Amino acid sequence: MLKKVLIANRGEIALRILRACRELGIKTVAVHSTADRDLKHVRLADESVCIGPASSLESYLNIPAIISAAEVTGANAIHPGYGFLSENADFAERVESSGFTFIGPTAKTIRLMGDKISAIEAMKAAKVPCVPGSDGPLDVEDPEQCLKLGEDIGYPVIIKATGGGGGRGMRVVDCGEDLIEAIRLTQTEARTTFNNDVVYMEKYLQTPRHIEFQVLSDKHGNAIHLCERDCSMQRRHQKVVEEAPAPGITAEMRARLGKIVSDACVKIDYHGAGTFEFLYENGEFYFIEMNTRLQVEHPVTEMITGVDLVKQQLLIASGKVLTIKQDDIKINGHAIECRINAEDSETFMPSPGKITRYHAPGGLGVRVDAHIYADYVVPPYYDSMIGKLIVHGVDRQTAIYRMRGALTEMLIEGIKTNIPLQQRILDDDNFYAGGADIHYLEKKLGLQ
Ligand code: MV4
Repeated sequence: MLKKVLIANRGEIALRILRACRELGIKTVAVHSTADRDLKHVRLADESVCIGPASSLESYLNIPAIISAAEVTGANAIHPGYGFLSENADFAERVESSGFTFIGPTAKTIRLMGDKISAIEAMKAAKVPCVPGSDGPLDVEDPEQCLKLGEDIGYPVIIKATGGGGGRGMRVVDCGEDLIEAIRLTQTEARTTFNNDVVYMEKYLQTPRHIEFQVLSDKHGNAIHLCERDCSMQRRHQKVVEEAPAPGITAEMRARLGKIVSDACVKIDYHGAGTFEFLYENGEFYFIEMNTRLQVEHPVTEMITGVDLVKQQLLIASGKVLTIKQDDIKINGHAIECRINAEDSETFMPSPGKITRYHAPGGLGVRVDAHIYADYVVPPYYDSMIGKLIVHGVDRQTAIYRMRGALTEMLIEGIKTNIPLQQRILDDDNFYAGGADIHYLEKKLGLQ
């Protein structure tokens, strides 16, 4: 088993990883910037190392500083959490070549999935349903071919950068007249943002839901799925509310897609926790991307399956055989997560500063994954998410009522938070009905 894990992250997820390590008797090393000396997990870790100034580039993204911290503390593995270096193949490679275990898949797999064209190619080969598209790069020097593709796929289409993902580097095209210009623009943007101007085309799905499958796959050819999550409630590609299971998905559909994605894991020799992102429209699933990291919304899956995903990541990384079988995975009730952000509920402007008062909600089926405390100062340098409120109930209605109560109980003073926005969503009739599409929240906010 791993003896000492360096946690290359901050905030709630660093604390979440620390807790899993503790339960497995693994020692922890916290690394932090100068702005993060007072983080909760820094106090709780067995050791801590300051790796640089507040700026992420010089601290949480500083590969040499993180590797050095692992060396001086004698850590034998590094958990990247989410964001920062979690999907950086060069980092995974450096971790492994320096003699440490990277808690995640191999650098090769991260690279395969980081390039969206190669990810789709690998998935098509593994029989995962994908969006009809160009099946490879577009050649803007051959406009006739591009226009033929557009006609064959049918407008509207979407042009995506292969180096993009998570909503960056995309452009919707409504007709052939606009196609070539759109391809050129997307390429130019992609060149400057991703240093890679390769783009591809897909049929644009106009009102899909965002449904993703969680998987666990060990180093010995065993893989399982842990059902799906619905993450359609989003604004500007930032998820706001997530839930599991996805409303309206039948056990048959779940079992069918679940088998496809877990088989795909074995086929690509995937190691660790992973997420297959799908668009879901008119009863069909279309693969768009795979995330090779632990996700922010992993707790909703934990609540309905009873599986500790971070513990499983640690066990898989240490080479253990997955002891959970697919038949052991049973859905128990319904879980909802609300992301709690330090931001203005109406303008979405970040609201860093001192938390002067904090009362956490509680009670049966209420989970708070947060690192905040009274007198904690939310720094202005990082993501505005300060925690997650997760509820679990016997069914979706119970979970919604429970979340309404928990949001009311959650008291954070001194800074602005998005709790009022979360209350509006939890009181919304269309949210209550279930199955809203990816544009629903932005439309609701636009119309007020
Ligand atoms: C799409 C799409 C419609 N059709 N692809 C945005 C994030 C990136 N992961 C892929 N995205 C989309 N790809 C096709 N063929 C619509 C989106 C999309 C979206 C997807 C998931 C969650 C929120 C979204 C918000 C806007 C657009």
